[in-house]
Amino acid sequence: MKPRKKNAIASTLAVSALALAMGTAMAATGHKGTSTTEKSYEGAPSAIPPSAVKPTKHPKAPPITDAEFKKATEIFFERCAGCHGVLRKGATGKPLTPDITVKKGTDYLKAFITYGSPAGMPNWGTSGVLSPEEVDLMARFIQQEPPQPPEYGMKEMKASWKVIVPPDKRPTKKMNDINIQNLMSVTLRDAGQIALVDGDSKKILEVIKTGYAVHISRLSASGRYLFVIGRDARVNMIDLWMKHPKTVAEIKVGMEARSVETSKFKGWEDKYAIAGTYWPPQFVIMDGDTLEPLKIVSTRGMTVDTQEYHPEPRVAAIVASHEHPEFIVNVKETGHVLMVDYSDLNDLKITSIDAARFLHDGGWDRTHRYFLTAANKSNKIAVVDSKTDKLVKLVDVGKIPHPGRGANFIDPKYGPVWATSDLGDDKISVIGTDPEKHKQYAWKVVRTLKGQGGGSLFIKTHPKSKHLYVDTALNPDDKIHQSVAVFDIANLDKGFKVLPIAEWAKLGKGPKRVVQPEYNKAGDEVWFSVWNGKTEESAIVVIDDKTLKLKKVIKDKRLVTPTGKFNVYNTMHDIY
Ligand code: DHE
Repeated sequence: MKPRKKNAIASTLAVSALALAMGTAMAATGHKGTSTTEKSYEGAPSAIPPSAVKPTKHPKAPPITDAEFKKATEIFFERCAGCHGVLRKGATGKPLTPDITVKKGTDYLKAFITYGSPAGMPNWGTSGVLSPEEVDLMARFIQQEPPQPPEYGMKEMKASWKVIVPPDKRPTKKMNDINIQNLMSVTLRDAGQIALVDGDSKKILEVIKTGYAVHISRLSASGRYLFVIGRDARVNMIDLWMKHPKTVAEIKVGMEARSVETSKFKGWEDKYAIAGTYWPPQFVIMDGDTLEPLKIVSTRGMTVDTQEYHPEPRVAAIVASHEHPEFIVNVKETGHVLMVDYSDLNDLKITSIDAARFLHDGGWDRTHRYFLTAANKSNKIAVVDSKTDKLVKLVDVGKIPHPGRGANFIDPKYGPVWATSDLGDDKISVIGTDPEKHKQYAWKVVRTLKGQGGGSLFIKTHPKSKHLYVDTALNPDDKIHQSVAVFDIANLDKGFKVLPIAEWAKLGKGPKRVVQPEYNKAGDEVWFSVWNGKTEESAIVVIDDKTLKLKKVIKDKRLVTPTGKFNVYNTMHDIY
C-alpha cells in the first residue's frame, strides 16, 4: 500500500476544517432539508488514503477508466464517505450500491448530484463544488462496485506499534510537581497535537504530537496514563508521571477511528486499553502498559431492525463498565451495544444488546450503572443496564441527540436526571435516572427545555455546580455559536442566560465557535474552547461557575483549533 502523501492529508484536512470552521460547509451550500450544521459536521473527509483501494468495476455500469476511478474515489472519500459510508452501504446518507444505482441510470444520478434533495443530499453541482465533468464522473462511479480499502489486522498493528519508553524504564513515582488531577488535555484538532494545560495556573505545560485531526483523550483508571486517538487511528499513550509528560507507547490501530478507553473495573485498573475503528469496522484490546495489540474483534454483522448484513458498522463511543470487567462498545450502523467481557481474552464473551441505529456518543448516569447513549438518527436515547447487561429502554428525544457524555444533576422536582441536547433542534431532553426512589420518572423525558437553537454538540454540569451549560457550536447564526446558554438548575423553568464567551475572548475575525464546556476538578470553573479557523487566533475561556463571570482567557499561538478538553480527574472518574 502506498501511503498517502502527508501534504495531501494535510490539505484534505485543511479543506474540511475550513469548511467546518468557516461554516461555509461546502458540502451543504444551499441545499434544503438537512441543515448546514449536520452536513458540515458529518461530512468530514475520511482519513483512508484513496490510493489504498483498487478499481472495482461493475459489468452493467457505464465505462470508467482507471484514472477516473482513482479521481472519483478521492472525491468520494473526501466528500461523501462521512455520510454514505466508505462501502456506500448507507449511514446518514442513503445506500449507493450498484443494485440500486445502476437501475437509476447516469442521467438521474447526475441530476441528483447536481441539485441535491430535500432529504439532505447537498447540491454539489449548483453550489459549484463539483464541476459538470466531476458530477458526470461521480454519477458513473457510484454505479461501479464500491472499492474496498484494505483490511488492517494484527500484522499491520504490530508493524506500527512502538514502545518508546518500556515500562521498566519509566518512573516509579511522579517526577514532576504538576497537579495532575487538575490537568486539562486539550485537543488541538488541526495541528494533530494535544496541549496539556495546568488547571491551576492555566499555563500550557506541554504540546505533544498525536494523530491526524486528533479526536478524544481518555485517562487510565489510576490517572497516570493519558490515551489520545487521532482520526487516522493513531493512539498515543502519554505518561503523566514523567518530569515532562510524553508519549511512551504508540500504535496505529486501523485507518480511521474516533474512540479509545481503558479498563476501570476493580482489580483491572490500567490493565487494558481499547480502541474502536471506523475502518476497518472493528475494535482492538491492547495491553494497558505498552499498547501491545492483544485481541481484534470485527463488528461486521446484522442490523438490529431489518436484520440485514452491514459490511461497515463503525465503532462509535466506548465506555468502561464499573459493574463488570467489560467494555461497552457502540456499533453505529447496526445499532448494537456490545458488552465485551475482557476477563478472558481467549474465550471472549460478548453480550450484544439490540438498541437502535445509528449509535454515536453517550455517558453514565450518576451511579455509573446505566449507560445512556444516543441513537442519533433514530432520535432516541438507549439506556443500557451495565449490571444486568440488558437494554432498559429506548427513550424518544429531540432531533439528532448529541450528548457528548451528557449531564447528570438532581432535578428539584424529578430527582436524579441525565440530559442531552440536540444537533437537529433547540431541545434539551431531561431524563429521569432513578428507578429506586423516583420510579415513576425513571427512563422518561421529565422535562424538555428550550435552548438557544440547534447545532448543539455538548451539554455539561458537575455535582458541585448549580448550573447546566449547553453549547450551540454548529448553529449557523454567529451570535448563537459564539455564545453558550446556562440554566439555573434550581429554576429550570425560568429559561437560560446567554454568556458571550467568544466576545469575552476578544479575538480577531473568524467563526469563533464556542464548543464543549468542561469543569475543573473542583467543579467551580468551566472552560470553553473558542474554536477558530486554523490560521486564525483561537482561545480557551475560563469562567467562574458561581458568578458566571469571566475568570481568564488563555491565548497562546500554540492553541491551534482547540476543541475537546478533558480534565484528568473528571475524565478518570466519569464525572459529568
Ligand atoms: Fe466527535 C466524541 C465521532 C466530529 C469533537 N466523536 C466523539 C465520539 C465519537 C465521535 C464516536 C465518542 C467517542 C467516545 O466517547 O468514545 N465526531 C465523530 C464523527 O464521526 C464526526 C461527526 C465527524 C468526523 O468526521 O469526525 C465528529 N467531533 C467532531 C467535530 O467536528 C468536533 C466538534 C471537533 C473535533 O475536535 O473534531 C468533535 N467528538 C468531539 C469531542 C468529543 C467527541 C470533543 C468528546 C466529548 C466528550 O466530552 O467526551
